[in-house]
Amino acid sequence: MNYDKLSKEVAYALRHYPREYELELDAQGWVSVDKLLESLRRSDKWSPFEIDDLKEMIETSEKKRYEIVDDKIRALYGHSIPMKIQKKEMKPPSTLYHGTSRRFLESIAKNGLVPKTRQYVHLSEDIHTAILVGKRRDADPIVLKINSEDAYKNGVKFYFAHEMIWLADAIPYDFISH
Ligand code: HQG
Repeated sequence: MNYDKLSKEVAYALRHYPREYELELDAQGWVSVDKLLESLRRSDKWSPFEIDDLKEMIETSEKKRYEIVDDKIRALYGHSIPMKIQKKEMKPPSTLYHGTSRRFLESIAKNGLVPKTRQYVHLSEDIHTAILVGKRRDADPIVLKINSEDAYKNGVKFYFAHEMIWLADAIPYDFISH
């Protein structure tokens, strides 16, 4: 099974278009694994398809995008659906990073970092991840350094996605350098 393709399809279902998959996410983004399996199996592409395929997809992925707990699964970040997924608000590490395209810099300097089509701004604990994120859009991306300690002290809210990825509401440019 092609786990990259499966992961993209699961992202559609759990981050962007749950209704197209006849799924309803709860407030933290969880759905029943059985319902997701049932929904994906409706497409010829993904049948036969078992929970072990989902587990294997999660375990072999370079990125920690999903988690399964008991009989439920959720995406840990990346949502774009209108209903805002509730994330755990937490004090962030003192510095975080955001990799992006150089062509966005002017607008970011003017407007700060904003979530765009997603629900939150995405940040990473390490520069390496930020470079990989930025490379999706620019061969020579720029890495912004976020003074999350000061931002947090000044009321910007941060949320935990997993050990390496943090989420935030909009971040004013005052707390950003590069
Ligand atoms: C930019 C993927 C102009 C922002 C990744 C980014 C990540 C602005 C783009 C995760 C701006 C939004 C999220 C402003 C922000 N003016 N541009 N004021 N503020 N931007 O994809 O952070 O593989 O929604 O810099 O690896 O790139 O799918 O966010 O370039 O972890 O699991 O607007 O998604 O993970 O782009 O990526 P995105 P992102 P997966």
